[in-house]
Amino acid sequence: MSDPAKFTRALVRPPGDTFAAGMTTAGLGAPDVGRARVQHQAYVRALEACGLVVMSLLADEAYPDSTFVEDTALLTTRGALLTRPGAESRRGEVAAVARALAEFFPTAETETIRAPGTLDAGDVCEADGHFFIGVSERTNVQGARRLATWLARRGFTSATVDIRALPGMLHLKSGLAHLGGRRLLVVETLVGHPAVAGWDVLRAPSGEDYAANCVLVNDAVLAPAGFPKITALLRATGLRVVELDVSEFRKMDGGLSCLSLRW
Ligand code: CIR
Repeated sequence: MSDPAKFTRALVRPPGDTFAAGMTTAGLGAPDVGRARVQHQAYVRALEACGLVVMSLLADEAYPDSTFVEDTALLTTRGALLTRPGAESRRGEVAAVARALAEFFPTAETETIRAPGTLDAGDVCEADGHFFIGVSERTNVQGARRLATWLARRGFTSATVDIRALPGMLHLKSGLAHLGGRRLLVVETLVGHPAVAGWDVLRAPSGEDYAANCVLVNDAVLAPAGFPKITALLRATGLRVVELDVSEFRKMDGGLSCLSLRW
């Protein structure tokens, strides 16, 4: 394990007018783009309140899912890589993110995940130098292996978690979050997984799986509003919880972590 990263910056991209044309399986109806923008602004303010300088790309109407910037890059304290998203419709999102990150990660690699490998960084959860890598509908075995090798070369450890048979999980981080130290928050279906053995595992209370996608930012954990049992559980661990309404992003299968890249 390495020391916990203290984030100083984040990259975001607001939802565009075409946001509702993105991919979704949520079945919660169409998002209200105006409301999504307001929620996104509150998200940015929350990151700033955690001490981060937030850079924002312009919305890109050609890529309805491009507000979910987290999927396009993996940033570590020992280098960065750009991903090759599993959904073809999202591959074009990477270039703008690469340009924005170039100043901060001049050696960021673009060729690490190459065909036939795919990787969405929403499938990657770092826990202080250890990385959980989800194999999902978006991240295939080849992509996960390439990433594990890349991480090992940098002295990081990793474990793979196959979530393809787990209902309701688009990405690994839809159901697994690192809360600092050895503590993880996971959905029930991941509780007994060998990859989390030996970790201090908190189980998301039933009916609140969506809120397992919370995100630790320095001394606070950002959590979706409207999930009181998880909020109480997080507070009971001593964490400062910042609740944010992300209802419109949920309608598009997105959560709090996907809305930013943090470093
Ligand atoms: C997609 O299907 O790709 C987007 N509608 C949602 C992506 C959410 N990203 C994430 O969970 N890391």
